[in-house]
Amino acid sequence: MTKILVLNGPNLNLLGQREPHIYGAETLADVEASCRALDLAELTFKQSNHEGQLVDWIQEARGTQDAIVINPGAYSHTSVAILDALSAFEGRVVEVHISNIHKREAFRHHSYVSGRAEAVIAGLGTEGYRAAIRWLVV
Ligand code: DHK
Repeated sequence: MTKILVLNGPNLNLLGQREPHIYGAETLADVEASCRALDLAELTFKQSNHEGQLVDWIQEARGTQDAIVINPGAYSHTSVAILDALSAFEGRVVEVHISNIHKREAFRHHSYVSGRAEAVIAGLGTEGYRAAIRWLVV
């Protein structure tokens, strides 16, 4: 089975409580359960509010994971460190945003991670995570 690390950045631990008109009512645990219910890949789910922790987990994925599905949260728009860590990862990378970042404030329109990702999914809500996993196993 394909090994996929599903990585979530800052404030995504508050999914379901945080700005539900933007991010929806599902919690991160709901998202994880729905991804696992697909039964398509060997999934590891992680979330951190800390940039360095995300970098460490991406480094640990080298040689152990086939792909990373990442929602870097606000670090999408700021983090060269996460981009560099993903560039050092030899597997596939798909970037997910729950909201359509291009329809929002201008500072959200650019993502450093998109320069490394093979695909970018934005605006599908939490379906984006499941779409990324399906894409990675075809
Ligand atoms: C999540 C966040 O936390 C924001 O900082 C991004 C992204 C958008 C999302 O849509 O999932 O700008």
